[in-house]
Amino acid sequence: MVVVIPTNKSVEAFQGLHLYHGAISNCSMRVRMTLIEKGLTWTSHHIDLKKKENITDVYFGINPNGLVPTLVDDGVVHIESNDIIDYLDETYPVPSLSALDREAMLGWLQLAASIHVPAIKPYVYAKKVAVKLKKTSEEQSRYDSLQQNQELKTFHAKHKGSSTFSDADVTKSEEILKDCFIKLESTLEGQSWIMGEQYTLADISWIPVHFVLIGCGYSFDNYPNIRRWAEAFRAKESFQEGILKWCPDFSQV
Ligand SMILES: N[C@@H](CCC(=O)N[C@@H](CS)C(=O)NCC(=O)O)C(=O)O
Repeated sequence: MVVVIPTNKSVEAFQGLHLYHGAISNCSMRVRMTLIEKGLTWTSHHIDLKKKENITDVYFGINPNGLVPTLVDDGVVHIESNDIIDYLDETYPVPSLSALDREAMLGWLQLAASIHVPAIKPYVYAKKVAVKLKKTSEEQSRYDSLQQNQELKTFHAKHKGSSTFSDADVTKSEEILKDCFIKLESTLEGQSWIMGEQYTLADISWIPVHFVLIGCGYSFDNYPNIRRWAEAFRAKESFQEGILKWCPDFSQV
């Protein structure tokens, strides 16, 4: 559980569940899906990443990395999407989205979290969003003054001004993703969902990754089990409402 003491104290007065989230953000998608699966009522605070609504002192005062999503539950601020979905499942346990083998399930959440900056983010930026999220020089200096996280500073420096992601960045991402999808493909052999016959947080963690990568032209042709899994989750209300309602087609982002 990653709890933050906000410098923007206004959120500490919030009652109930409030989610700061982005329509096109895969990390936000998994939290929206979890809230929907659980039938929880939440207040939406949409942050338009294309309009750089995250690059403000108001938002950095809530999430010190300036990232979405941020969940505020009765005034307590939670960041890190994979921790947030686990927190929601533990705090609001019915219906359960947890597998019997909780440790193995959390392993899938940790894997998704661990490849976000090394693989998912560079791939998605290089293939699609870097041009859409280009900062003006005024936005860039605001970002430089607000952002204290060195990993994120280094990442965003790669598409600062006239810089772009290199072929080597994309190749490295593809290598990491390939290892993950080989593992996912073999895990799904002979079973419906990642943890077996029960749909769990492991699926919810990886569905948005699959969705945005497809939208960036990533091919799953060699992964029949993953394609079957994707067909199955498309039928879920949480996919329709948590992903497609906010982002009908990631290739059009
Ligand atoms: N580890 C964080 C990553 C969050 C993240 O990178 N969010 C993206 C959208 S998926 C974002 O806010 N991007 C804006 C930026 O990098 O400035 C989580 O899982 O919540």
